Amino acid sequence: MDQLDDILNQDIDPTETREWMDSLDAVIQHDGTERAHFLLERMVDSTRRSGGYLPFNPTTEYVNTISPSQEAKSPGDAAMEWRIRTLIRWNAMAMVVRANRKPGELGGHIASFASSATLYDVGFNHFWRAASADHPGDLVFHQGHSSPGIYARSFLEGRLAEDQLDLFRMEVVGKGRALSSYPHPWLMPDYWQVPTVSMGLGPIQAIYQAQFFKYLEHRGLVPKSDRKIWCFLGDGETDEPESLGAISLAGREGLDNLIFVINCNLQRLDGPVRGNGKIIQELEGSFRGSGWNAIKLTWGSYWDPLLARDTKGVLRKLMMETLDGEYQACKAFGGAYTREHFFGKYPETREMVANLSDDDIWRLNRGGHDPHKVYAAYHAASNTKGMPTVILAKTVKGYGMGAAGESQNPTHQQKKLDEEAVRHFRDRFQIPISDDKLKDVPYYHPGKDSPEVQYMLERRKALGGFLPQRRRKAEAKLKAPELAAFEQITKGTGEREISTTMALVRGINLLLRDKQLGERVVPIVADEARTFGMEGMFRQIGIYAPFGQKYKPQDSDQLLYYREDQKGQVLQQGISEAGGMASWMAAATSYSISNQAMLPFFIYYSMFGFQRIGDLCWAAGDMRSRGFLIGGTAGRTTLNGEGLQHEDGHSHLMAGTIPNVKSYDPTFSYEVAVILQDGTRRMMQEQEDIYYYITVMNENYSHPDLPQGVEDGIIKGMYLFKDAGKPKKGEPRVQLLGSGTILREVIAAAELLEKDFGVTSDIWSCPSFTELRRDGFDAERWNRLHPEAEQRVPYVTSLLDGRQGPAIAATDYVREYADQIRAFMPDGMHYTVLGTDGFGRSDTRAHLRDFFEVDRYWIAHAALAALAKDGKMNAKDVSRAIKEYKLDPDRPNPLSQ
Ligand SMILES: Cc1ncc(C[n+]2csc(CCOP(=O)(O)OP(=O)(O)O)c2C)c(N)n1
Ligand SMILES: [Mg+2]
Repeated sequence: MDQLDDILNQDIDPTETREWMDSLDAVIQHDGTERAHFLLERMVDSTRRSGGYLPFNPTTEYVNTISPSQEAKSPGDAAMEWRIRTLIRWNAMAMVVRANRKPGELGGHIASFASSATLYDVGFNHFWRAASADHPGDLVFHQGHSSPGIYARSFLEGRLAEDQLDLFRMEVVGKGRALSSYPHPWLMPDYWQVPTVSMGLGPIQAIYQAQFFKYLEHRGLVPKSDRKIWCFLGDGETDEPESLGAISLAGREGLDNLIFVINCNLQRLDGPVRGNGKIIQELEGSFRGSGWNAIKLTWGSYWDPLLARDTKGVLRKLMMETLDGEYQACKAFGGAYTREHFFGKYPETREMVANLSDDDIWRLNRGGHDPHKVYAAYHAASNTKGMPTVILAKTVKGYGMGAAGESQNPTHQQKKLDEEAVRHFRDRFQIPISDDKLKDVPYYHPGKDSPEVQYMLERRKALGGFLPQRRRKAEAKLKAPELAAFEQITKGTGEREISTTMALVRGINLLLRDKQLGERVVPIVADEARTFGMEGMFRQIGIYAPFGQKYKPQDSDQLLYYREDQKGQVLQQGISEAGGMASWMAAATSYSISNQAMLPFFIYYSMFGFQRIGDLCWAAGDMRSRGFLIGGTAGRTTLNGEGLQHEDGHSHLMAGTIPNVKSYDPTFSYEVAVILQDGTRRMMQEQEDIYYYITVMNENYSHPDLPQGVEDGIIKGMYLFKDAGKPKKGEPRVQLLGSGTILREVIAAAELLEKDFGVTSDIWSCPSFTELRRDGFDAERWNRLHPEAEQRVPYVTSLLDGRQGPAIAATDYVREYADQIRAFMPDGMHYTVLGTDGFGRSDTRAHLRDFFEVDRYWIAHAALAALAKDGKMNAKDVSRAIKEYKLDPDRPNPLSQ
């Protein structure tokens, strides 16, 4: 900016400048601003071509993008809408204040919704369509902590009762009637559609939802429509990398079904967002630079006459120079202060307001509080073609809270208004509540037949129904293929060696061939399709490209070339796990949001999943997503050469923290098949609100046939892989457990034990220690609560009970993973757990498994040590194992390495 100003200010020939400006004014007068813009672009082009250096300026003046003459006029009844809005404001405030007068520190926010009430109202009254027979419905992402305002509207509409408002944030005692703190589909499954309150997750999700809407249309799964996604976010929220991190995708793909509304109240929680700068200008630059249509909505109508008189541009200059910190102070300190410290800066501007009272100055409103301007901005955004739109609405945080919080730094957390503050609020918004009732801060409902409520209902009827509203299940009944359809992967591979990744990709291909589900499969990658052997899909089902493939791909002469297509089925999201996950969430909630059940598979490096994008995974659970997350190249010692940052030994623990995630670490191809089939059945056919996390590996080995009758055990998390039979008298016996690639080391350890020490082993494959733990704790809990009933036996206990010897488990994950079932060992059965605790590193698999002490030798040694502890063998046997297997007893614990 400074550089540009310098250049612009070096006027060496003012007369010539005047002549040019006069010509330009004439063009604007006669042919309009578009023509003027065209001419200017041509001149800029010409100057650049002649070698001139023109600094790029991504921002425009600090005034409304839409000039008063271009504003679309709202068809609404402005006075009526004002009254409705005041009632909503009041009830939202009352809900929070009442909640905080009860014991229990329930919290809540007043100031944020106070700043955005108008922004929501205009949308609800005029723009947002509910899903109906005539329209698929718009999708609105609300700022999470503005939820009281949304509830207050539903209360007036008669959707929520008064007792429910008093159950705001009391979801335990409120059972199904309570109102959740923030938008949580898990807790209000008929109401909220998208969780947003973890800052940044709303905007990134909105972008990928918008992309997915287009994907569904391009693939012919839904008819084309003018359906929109509206995403509200805070200006402070834009600090989050997720908020702005994917905006270039929306620009690149021309997502004109997407509208961001950024509530620029210039404050976040602690204080100003950009006290020393201007957040609206900064965001305008970022969004315009990313191909968005940026609509600034800075000033309300009261400013129009002043701006019209600003022929010399002094007011505009002042507006541009004034920092956000100063703007905030003006709203906090009032009209007299603003006259002095803002208008007073230049004689011209001081003069401009000489005839205005301090109250008039105070009333000069910001754009986001002017329903006429908001309507015009929304109208323009809705009609924008070929690009997404961001509306940068300037507002006042704590609007209407007066001395209790308006524009004040601590206002975000103000939730306990005293009687004086409540009175002020009532007076400012003319709420018909008498003085004697004020102390209770009662809710106010004007009655079902009141003009206000009738008006609201009529508006919603015209727009297809109430919002927010969530669909629990897709209408279409789908059927999952039987396990027989997966025969290709339930059968053993004989001599041929494959990885579980290959088995899984085959499984996806089998699903792709299913008549009903095939078109619903959505493979999603974050630039790693080749890593997982999925490049065959490029040619076969194509990569989604909204504008098709406009170039001849380098490998076009090859069978499996890089084929991009408008109807492509694979979503290639580039190197963005957050993007891949948000894209997966869009597909995984399509059953609800678009009434189109889809079956997404997002395949990524397991290390870059729950660890890197865990908060999205959590939100996906809240949102009742259905689909498969596939952690590829998993296992700390299985992905061997990549080293510390790639080798995952803990994603299963993180997956296990999400209540509705089923996670599995399969070893054999048939295990993959069983999990895949059952998951597809539960999610697509039964429409259960669960999602799956499956780790797959890149180690090749041969796979046996599906043994008889193990399907149920695979799903429950454990089955007997090899039964050593009844032990002969005196024969030492152990129970060996394992999962993933390390189960194969377990199997090899059993051979060593038998050959070298005469110890026999029952071998258990445990595809999910997490499912086992859940089952065990559930049984324990039930038993405690039903002390006199027949006691339930945890599944693990039921399998191991009566088996002999100690149990030893080994996996490619940290010890905590297999340790989850310790509590359910039968009485007297000791349990030893081996795992890959510590930082990974690059080396061969054999070296790594030795280093982490999870290979066959270490497993055999652990088994012997356990037998010795049980008195079934003696210490000398353990020493012999250490010696023969060349285990270094004095080396440090890998955890500390
Ligand atoms: C990831 C994350 N970090 C922190 C918070 C806590 N938090 C809630 S609201 C808020 C301030 C929001 O400011 P802004 O985005 O400007 O919204 P406003 O309330 O001003 O409209 C913060 C820090 C959160 N919800 N999510
Ligand atoms: Mg803010």
